[in-house]
Amino acid sequence: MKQLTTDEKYMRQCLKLAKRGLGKVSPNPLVGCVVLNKYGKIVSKGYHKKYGENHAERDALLKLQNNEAEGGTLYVNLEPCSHYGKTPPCVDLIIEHKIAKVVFAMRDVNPKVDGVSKLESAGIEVVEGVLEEEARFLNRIFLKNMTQKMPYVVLKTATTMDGKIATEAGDSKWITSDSARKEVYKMRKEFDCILTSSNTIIADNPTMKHKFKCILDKDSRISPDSEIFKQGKIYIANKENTILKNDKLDLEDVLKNLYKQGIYSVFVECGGNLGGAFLKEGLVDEIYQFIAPKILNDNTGLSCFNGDKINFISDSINLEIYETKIITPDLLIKSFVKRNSKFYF
Ligand code: AOF
Ligand code: ZN
Repeated sequence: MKQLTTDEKYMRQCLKLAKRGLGKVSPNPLVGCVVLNKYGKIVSKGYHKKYGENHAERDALLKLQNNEAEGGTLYVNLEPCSHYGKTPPCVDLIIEHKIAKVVFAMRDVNPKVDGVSKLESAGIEVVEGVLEEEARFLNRIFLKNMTQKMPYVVLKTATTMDGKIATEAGDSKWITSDSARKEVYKMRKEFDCILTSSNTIIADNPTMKHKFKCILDKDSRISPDSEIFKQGKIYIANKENTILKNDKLDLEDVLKNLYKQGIYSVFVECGGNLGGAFLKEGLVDEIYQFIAPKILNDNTGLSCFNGDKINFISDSINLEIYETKIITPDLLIKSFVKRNSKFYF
């Protein structure tokens, strides 16, 4: 394994601290901070704990007495902020504490933020780009939200080894194991919203315990007595509140409407037609595919992605796998959808 430089070692700690905020800081980024005194000893650590509360730098610096960090170095995985939001600018506090050097991983894409010039005009040395790729990966949802004004979309599917999600008659219970399905319950918690179609609601009448659900129901077919209405908030996308495209709900418009309602990440759980449409429209950022060690071996079986006819393999949608995990006996593959090499990290 590659040896980490001293800067990278402390930045790794920042990234680890940042992750403690997972699920609690949205739509803010995940940020961690480590402060060293002028002798190179860690004197404080902090992280952004909750939306609206102290930023990582403030969390760390407020734990310090007098000028404990004077002449020291502050590590943080995001460019320190310079604006008044729900909290005052972190750069002001860094200057007050007479920090000599700030090392950060990535620039803040929030147009209100220009911490670098403020730090430099105060005579503070600034080093940027340490573990930048890891930092951008960690905050990919924030990066997409800020730059595209759209929620980050992850599509989940559970298939046989031949990519089938059900028999022709619709039998799908169960392709993956109990442990894989438990993993899905955990995953859902990481997202602001679960999105599914009215077909799923009509076929399974699921409870879907989640704080926010979006159901695509163009013709308002689902019954108001469905279990889904019994918990959490729901946004029903139908032809009254969503633009139509080729007589179908415009999926991009649905996502934009969700963003306007404060939904920053969406977990799509659906069948092959909707999954195929989301992919074709280029609206999916990641795919989580569970694969069971089973082969249906039936060409009438339903596929996980049912787009239109494609003649050339070179017209495939390309993915980049970034994580694989065996959830015995199944396999989970997490991948990014590559489109025009437009990644957010
Ligand atoms: C930092 N450190 O820990 C975080 C930052 O409304 P506010 O005051 O919380 O500001 C939110 C913005 O501040 C957010 O959009 C992002 O640009 C930055 N978040 N900055 O220096 C932190 N969470
Ligand atoms: Zn800040």
